[in-house]
Amino acid sequence: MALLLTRAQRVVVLTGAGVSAESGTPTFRDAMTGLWASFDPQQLATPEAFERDPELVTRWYDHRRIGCLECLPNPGHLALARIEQEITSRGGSFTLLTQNVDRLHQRAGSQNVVELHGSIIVWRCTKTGELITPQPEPMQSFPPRSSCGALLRPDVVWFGEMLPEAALIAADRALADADLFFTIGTSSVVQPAANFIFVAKRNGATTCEINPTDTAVTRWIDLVGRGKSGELLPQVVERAFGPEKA
Ligand code: BV8
Repeated sequence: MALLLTRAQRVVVLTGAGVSAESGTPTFRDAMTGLWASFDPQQLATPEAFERDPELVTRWYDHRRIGCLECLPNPGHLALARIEQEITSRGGSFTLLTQNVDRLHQRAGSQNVVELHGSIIVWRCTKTGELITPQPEPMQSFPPRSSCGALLRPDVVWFGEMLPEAALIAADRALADADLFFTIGTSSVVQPAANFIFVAKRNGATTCEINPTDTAVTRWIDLVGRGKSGELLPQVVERAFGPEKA
């Protein structure tokens, strides 16, 4: 993997909840601990659930939002920011397509981040579409309302909702001429992100996966790194680019 990184000119990385696992944010499927253990995330992450019980859904999202704000980027996030810096400083291109909504990539210094599933840190007025960033403390009343009195919702993409058009266009553009594609910390179940590896492959990219376990796409991957991203990525980066410059 390190050798591939030293030669690649157009790198695309797809990340999922596993990249944030070592920061302490629960992966999407185990975001259901404690008081949320009795709920199915896919039943809460839908427009129908919000329609049916906006208080329950916004309480869950605010609980996760605060959890994300209390977490810090881990060495895996920092390694991805370093890869972007090394590739772009030698004239290459780097695109980070993330399914994560926690903005830890941006806090780690990644620049070209495409939020495929939106962000839990930003909320949106359901009437005007106005975006607001709530204070970094638990909301006081549920469901929260915007200044015009309409319901506020997290600016995430729910199951059954289209991904932002700008994100899909950016992903298509990056995948069209990628020469190296990484999928990191995702079970590769959720569409359309899970399909990106096939688009990259079709366009001639070499594909790598970093994950502690096999995923739904492992058998199509050229190079598999079995392990935690917070451990493997810093090793790959050190071998490819040497120790972090002071
Ligand atoms: C859409 C935001 C048009 C909200 C999320 C085609 C075929 C089949 C189904 C569909 C299809 N097209 C659309 C669908 C329906 C649906 C879908 O894909 N369903 C799945 C369940 C089959 N897709 C949609 O609805 C999408 N919209 O396509 O619109 C349309 C609509 C309807 C019908 C047709 C077309 C919208 C999907 C976006 C949903 N929103 N998030 C929120 O966060 O609350 S998805 C949610 O799942 C998160 O974003 C999460 O990131 C994502 C994917 O999960 P993962 O990231 O993979 O996380 P997971 O926990 O599963 O896995 C973690 C991985 O990390 C594991 O592999 C683990 O081993 C690994 N790991 C653990 N520790 C570490 C680690 N890896 C590295 N290091 C570690 N330390």
